[in-house]
Amino acid sequence: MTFLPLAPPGTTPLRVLTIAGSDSGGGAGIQADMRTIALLGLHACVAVTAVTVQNTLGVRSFHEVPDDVVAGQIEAVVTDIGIQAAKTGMLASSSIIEAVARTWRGLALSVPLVVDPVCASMHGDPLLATSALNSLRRQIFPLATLVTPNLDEVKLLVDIDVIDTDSQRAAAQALHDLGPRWALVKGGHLRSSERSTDLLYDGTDFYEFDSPRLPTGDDHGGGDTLAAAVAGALAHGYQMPDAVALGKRWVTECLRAAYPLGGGHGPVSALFRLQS
Ligand code: PXL
Repeated sequence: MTFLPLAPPGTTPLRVLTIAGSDSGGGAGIQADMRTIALLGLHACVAVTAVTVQNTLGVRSFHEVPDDVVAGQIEAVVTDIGIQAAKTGMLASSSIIEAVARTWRGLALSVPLVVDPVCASMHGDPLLATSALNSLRRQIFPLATLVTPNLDEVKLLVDIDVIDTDSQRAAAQALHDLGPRWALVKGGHLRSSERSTDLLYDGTDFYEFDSPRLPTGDDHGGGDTLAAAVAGALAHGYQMPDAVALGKRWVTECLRAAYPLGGGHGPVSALFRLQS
């Protein structure tokens, strides 16, 4: 199965920066992002925002990285290594969000930025202070090339219950009004449907991405994996609909390869890539 072109051994691959939290269980967050970016053949750089204490049963607590250290990681990577795309995941707090936005603007970065607006874990444990939702909307969304909320995040961000195609479209429009170039409303959690249909919107046209819903309880890190794969495709210069199609194809394979782990939900797995 082919995904993205690979750099020949010994040559510098394209680079994607992930600005995200650490998952001690290794399923989601920067660990998932790095697996996907690396196994798609790109180099992953990291700005850690928070260290979560978690296993497959839930997030017990998290510790925020100081704002200046988050900003410093981004600056250090961008000014030396150079990046072709970035993605954000768990941003934890208003002050980290503001530091990321300030740094991004200060560096006058013009590479694609994929914003996965992580608000809570799959168990409902909060990963973003509720008071930080406004900062996410006002500071980060206008900088985003793409935002990729799931249906719970749509509800928190634009107060729309997505229950059918019409409300999914309304949500995409409301999200787009917050300033990103593109909005992707993931239908993966829309339990009434047998398919998983994601809806992409650029302010004018809607694009649908459809895949079968795979019956697995082991889908930890699925959102991170999709956003990281889209960022990888954008780093290669793909147009957005093609990048999302690649991301969807990638996460579908990762879902097929998901494995049980611990006593709770196992992770989606990019390791399928090593198996052929
Ligand atoms: O999958 C969302 C997510 C992102 N980042 C971190 C997480 C999670 C979910 O648990 O722990 C660090």
